[in-house]
Amino acid sequence: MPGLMERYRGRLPFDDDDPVVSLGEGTTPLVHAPHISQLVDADVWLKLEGLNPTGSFKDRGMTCAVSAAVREGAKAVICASTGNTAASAAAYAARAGMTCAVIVPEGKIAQGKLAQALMHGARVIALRGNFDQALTLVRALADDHPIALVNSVNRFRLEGQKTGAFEIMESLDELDALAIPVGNAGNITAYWKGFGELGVAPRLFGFQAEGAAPLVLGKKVDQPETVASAIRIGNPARWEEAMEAMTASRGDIRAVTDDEILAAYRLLAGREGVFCEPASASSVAGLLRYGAGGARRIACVLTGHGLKDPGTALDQAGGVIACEPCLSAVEEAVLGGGD
Ligand code: AN7
Repeated sequence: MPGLMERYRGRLPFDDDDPVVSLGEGTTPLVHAPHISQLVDADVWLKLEGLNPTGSFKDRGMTCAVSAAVREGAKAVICASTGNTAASAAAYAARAGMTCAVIVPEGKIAQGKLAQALMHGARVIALRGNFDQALTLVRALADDHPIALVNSVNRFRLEGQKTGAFEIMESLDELDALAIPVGNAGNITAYWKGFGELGVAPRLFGFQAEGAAPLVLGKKVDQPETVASAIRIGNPARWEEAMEAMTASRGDIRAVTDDEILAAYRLLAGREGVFCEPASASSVAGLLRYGAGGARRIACVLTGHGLKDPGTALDQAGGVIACEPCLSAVEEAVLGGGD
C-alpha cells in the first residue's frame, strides 16, 4: 500500500512534485470488537493505529510535517513529546536525512518509545519537568532557530491525521460516534476536520485521564499524573479547537480513572486480542464507564501499540511459571496443579 500522502494527495496541501517522506503509514485495520460491543450494547470497532510504521497514529501527521519541512528546506526538526511524537519524528527525520532533537519529560516516557528515538539517531533531551514545560520551551526555541517544529501545533500534522477519519468512513457506511483519547488535543481536532471534509458529523467522545483532565475541569493542570504517560498533559495546545469540535459534534470530553484505563487495557488484550498502550485504552474505558449514549455504531481510536510500554504490561499481567525440564513438571505447569 502506498503511504497516505499518495493515497489522499488531492485532499492534502501538497502538489504532485512536492517531496514525500513516507514509511507506508496509514491503511490500518478497523476490527469489530464483539465482547466490548456486547458490554456497551452497540457495535464497536477498533481502529488499530498501533499498526502504523512506528507503532502510533503520529506517523499520519509526521509524514506530512516532515515532508513539508523538506519542502521548506529545513535541515532539522524538533518536538516536545510524551514519547510517541518523539519516536515518529526521529524515524521520519532519519528517513529524510535530517537531524532531530526531542525533549521528553525525564523518567516519564515508556521504554519502547525511548528505544525508538535513540535508535533512529535523535538527540534525546530528558527535561527535568513535564510535557507542558517542554512544549513551551521548544516553541520558543523554534522561533529563534531554523528548526521545524513538528508538534501538533504544526498544521501539517493535523492534515495528515485527518486521514484516520477518511479511512474509517471508507470501511463503515455510517458512524454515530468516535471514542478517542485526548492529550494535547491534536488528534480529536484532526478527526473532526477529516469528518467535516467528508460531510459527516459523528459525535466525538473524548477521554482524558482523571489526573490529567484540563478540558474536563476547564482549567490547566499544573502537575498532571496518570499511568497513561502518553496523555500526561495539563495544558493542551489545541484546547479551543478540541472544545469546538466536541460542542459542534454534540459530543463530550470526560475523565476516566487510571484503574478504569488499566481494566480496559487488560480487557482489550485478554478478550479482544488487541494489545494497545494504556493511553489508547482510555477510549474503551470511557465507553465502558459512560455507555454508548444512544450511539449504535462507534469507532474507538486505539492510538498506540501495546509493545510501546512493556513496563506497564508486565506490571499488569500475570507472572510466568518456572518449570523443570521433565514431562511431569511440564504437565503440571501446563495443566495447572490440583485439577
Ligand atoms: C498513544 O507523543 O502528545 O490528543 O508527545 O501518544 O493528539 O495529543 C502523544 C499523545 C493519545 C493523545 N494516545 O493525542 C506525544 C503526545 C497516544 C498518544 C495521545 C497521545 P493528542
